[in-house]
Amino acid sequence: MSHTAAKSAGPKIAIVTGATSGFGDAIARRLVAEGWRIVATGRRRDRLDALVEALGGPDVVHPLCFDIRDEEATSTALATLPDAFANISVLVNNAGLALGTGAAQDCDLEHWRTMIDTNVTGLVTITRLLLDRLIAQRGLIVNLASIASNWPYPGGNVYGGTKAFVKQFSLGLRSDLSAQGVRVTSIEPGLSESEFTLVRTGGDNAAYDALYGGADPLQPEDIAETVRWVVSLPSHVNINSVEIMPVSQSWAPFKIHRDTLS
Ligand code: NDP
Ligand code: 8X3
Repeated sequence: MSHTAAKSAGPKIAIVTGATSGFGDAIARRLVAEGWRIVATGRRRDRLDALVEALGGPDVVHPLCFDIRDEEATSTALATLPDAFANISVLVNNAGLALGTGAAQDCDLEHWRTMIDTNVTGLVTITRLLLDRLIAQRGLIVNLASIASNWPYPGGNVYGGTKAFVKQFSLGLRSDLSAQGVRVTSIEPGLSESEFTLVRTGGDNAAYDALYGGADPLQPEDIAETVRWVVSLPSHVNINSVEIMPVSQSWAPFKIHRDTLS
């Protein structure tokens, strides 16, 4: 005898933040291929328009152009959702960035604030604004954390801190929302080839080539496939966290800096 709860049917509607490049773009494409309607967000209007065009038009993809750091803009954008896209059951919190690779003592405070405003404040804001809808749909929240949530590295400082927040927030949400049947997953990718590194380095193509060259890094499609899998599981199954690296990436010994006091 099965104790599995009955499933609800209805249109599959997901919102993917940061759908204008990298993971978000690939996730939107993958979910549309699986029959989802997508609300695609980002600041670059031309890229959102191109995505709508590429994925079958405005009946399939609804673009919302706003800066996720701006609570009013986020709230206003969500309030404009047409009925056909209103019943969101999956939130993919993907928009985010790193700025800089330097040691903390050399970092620009404005870069730190931008990462916190985007990766932490923006993410929790849109999550809170969508929670009632997600609860009504017994939905799923997929948060893009990082291996930087789990492992410190030189130059990771505030970026790693924001991603550790995303992971822990995911687990906390899961605790609060399990009684409502809402699932929450933290996805924690490692080295992945995307514009992320150009954003982080201020457009340094040589740094991009040095980081990814010969490493056979993860591709956005690998993360999209992971999201597809998480989303497709039966509603009684919750994947708490998934850490993913390319085969080429693994761990190194702890470093020991000697003669610290001399
Ligand atoms: P990209 O730079 O390719 O994409 C980032 C996306 O975030 C863009 O669509 C961008 O849209 C959006 N975004 C950034 N800032 C804002 C903002 N203020 N308002 C609205 N949207 C914003 O990076 P990835 O696809 O690689 O990264 C996606 C997520 O995955 C990030 O959270 C990142 O931290 C995480 N991640 C990335 C890894 C990697 O190695 N690439 C590994 C692990 C995690 P727009 O500029 O149009 O606003
Ligand atoms: C991005 C992966 O290793 O550059 O989140 O922090 S890493």
